[in-house]
Amino acid sequence: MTIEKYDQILVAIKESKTIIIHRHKNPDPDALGSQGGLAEIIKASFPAKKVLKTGGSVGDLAYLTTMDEISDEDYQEALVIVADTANTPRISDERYKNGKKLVKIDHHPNDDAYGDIVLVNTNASSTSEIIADFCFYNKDELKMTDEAAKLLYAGIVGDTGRFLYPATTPKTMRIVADLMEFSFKPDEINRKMTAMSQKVAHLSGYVLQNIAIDPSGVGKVILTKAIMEQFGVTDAETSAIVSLPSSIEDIVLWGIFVEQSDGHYRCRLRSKGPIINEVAKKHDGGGHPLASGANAKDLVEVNEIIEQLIQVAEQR
Ligand SMILES: [Mn+2]
Repeated sequence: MTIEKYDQILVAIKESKTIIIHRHKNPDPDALGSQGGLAEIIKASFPAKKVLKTGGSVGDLAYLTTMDEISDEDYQEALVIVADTANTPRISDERYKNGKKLVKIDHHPNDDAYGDIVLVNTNASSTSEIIADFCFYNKDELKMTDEAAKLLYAGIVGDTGRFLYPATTPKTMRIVADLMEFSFKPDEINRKMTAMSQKVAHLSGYVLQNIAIDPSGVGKVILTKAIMEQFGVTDAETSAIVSLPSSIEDIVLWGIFVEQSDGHYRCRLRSKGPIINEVAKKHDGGGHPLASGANAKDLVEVNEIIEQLIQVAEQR
């Protein structure tokens, strides 16, 4: 099944002069690693092709990859590949519809099977792992480069929490070993990915000090606009603190609720085992079974989400 898709995608790439690669909004290292890694592989393998990356701001991840300027005309005959994006509203540039053919490559549950070719492997740790596997599988025709290996390594490290999460498989480690044969500095990437600013360090202290833990093991942290202002951090910077509660032994699952400028709360939900994406889906969200995102219009809905998470924790 996956191999068939690999063949179809390689054919689609060979048939196209222009390939435009998209990813999800608010990119993480896997979104940029898979997007940038695939772009590097195609450029190195087929130098005559025009390969472009789109999606707007990369936040503080510009050390990984940056976007290209793309005109509407570029889409006319283009193959569009969307990496690491479960559903169409999250795609980083609306023009993804304007190409000649659309390919989805992802590892999230395939609830929105958009595209002419859909390659979804929920057993993969990350989309970067899928891209690396796709390249190594087609090694006679696709060329891995040092830069691509670095980007894909970063994506895998990001989505596996440095190989701590259960999505890390023996296959993940084999692919990582093959990537590490290329010339880049894994320790440098690891350090950049874990480095935090002083203000985020201080916010981390706040999160650990103020997390409320219910008897069933559900942790709750609310970051209001006032708290964000107090620490001088943006919503994007709060992504660094989402995994912090996992090291607290009594916590089974948790939510970090970040108030947005319009007063709604962006909810980042994580779990050590019980499945939480069904709760996320009920609140304008979705994602992985153990790592989901949602939106709550006010604190009343935040508390509804907490109640539903408590039910999930109690059922286990
Ligand atoms: Mn991912």
